[in-house]
Amino acid sequence: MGFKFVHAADLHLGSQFSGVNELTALENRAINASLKAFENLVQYCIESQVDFLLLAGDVFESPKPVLRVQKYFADQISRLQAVGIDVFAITGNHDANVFDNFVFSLPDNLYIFASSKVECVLRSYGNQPVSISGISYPQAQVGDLSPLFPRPRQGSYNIAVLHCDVGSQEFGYAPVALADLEALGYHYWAIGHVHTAKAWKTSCIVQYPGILQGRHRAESGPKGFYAVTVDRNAIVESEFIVGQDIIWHNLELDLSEVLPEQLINILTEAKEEARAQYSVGTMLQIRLTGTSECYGLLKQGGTIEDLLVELRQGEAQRADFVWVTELEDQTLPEIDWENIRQQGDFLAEVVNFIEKVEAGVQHIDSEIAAAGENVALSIGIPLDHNQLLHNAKLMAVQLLRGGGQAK
Ligand SMILES: [Mn+2]
Repeated sequence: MGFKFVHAADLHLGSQFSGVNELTALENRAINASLKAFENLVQYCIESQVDFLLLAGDVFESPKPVLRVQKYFADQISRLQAVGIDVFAITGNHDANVFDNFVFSLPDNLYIFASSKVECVLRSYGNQPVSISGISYPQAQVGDLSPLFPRPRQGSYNIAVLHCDVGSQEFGYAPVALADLEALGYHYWAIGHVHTAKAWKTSCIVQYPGILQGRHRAESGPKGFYAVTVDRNAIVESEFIVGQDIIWHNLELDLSEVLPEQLINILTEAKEEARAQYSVGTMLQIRLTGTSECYGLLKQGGTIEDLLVELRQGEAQRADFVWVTELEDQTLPEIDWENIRQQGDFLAEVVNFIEKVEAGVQHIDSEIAAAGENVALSIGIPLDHNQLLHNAKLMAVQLLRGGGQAK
């Protein structure tokens, strides 16, 4: 027989996006993204006929969610109840004691673990005994909670649910050592807190599904949850399922070969590629790089704003919108270095000096490459020193010649 469950964490229901201004008609979509992602998760549970759903803390953004968010949550749990799917939840640092603040009554397929001690619930799924142990946060900051977990139950599949920071030394959000979790003897640690999916598979499975819906550009890429199948021999198959409603996507565009008159087409192509890549809505941040003839145009006041207006045209109304949140200009001007070197003036002297340093650094680089990568970190040479030196040359041109003219 076997059974199947879904493990999600850090839903942060009711959280707002940051770094997106002037959303106009997209506002509703952005405001509701965390809720829609939860709806996607619930829909998956129903369609895949899972036995239960684990929510490993930070289900809510705040311990006092607004009524609309509470109602939404209760309705989704009811949908699961209607098809016989159980839900097991703990609270985390964001939503400690959240259920004490609930105005709506919650369906009884939802089991909320206490914060006073680790509770162990024994159920039967797929004719197999399954023990689920967990503990909620009593307040936002807690120490290591793993020593509170008892020995697992003999003869059942043992799952532990914990909101914790694996490998952290810091007091605060339940720092735990991976080795301590492994030593406890549970089969599966359904953990939450870290917003990037991560899995350790050794004597047991310890995994973070990550946040369900990214909220800003640092939470980019696919976000979702784990669908876990356990067969009667306790063999586990775990699949990462994408669940977000809006994806954050960061793109770097090299404009070295791009002429100013091609700029808008190149940007539009990049936007359409992002749309083809993801069927959901996309928040797209584009960083423009390279030594480019576009440099002067991009530096002109109003260019970036104009490009954004053009790229955002008609997007707000689309279900598969691609909203360009930012055009970050890091292009460099094209400069005739040979001409500068031959002038014989003070600028030529400065440029020659910096190029000598560049040559020296390149020599050190090759020595380091021969000695192994870690040396660069241990002796503290910044990894982007070539970029720094190149910027120093550009700065010299701007300061000594007035403006970094294109050639
Ligand atoms: Mn957390």
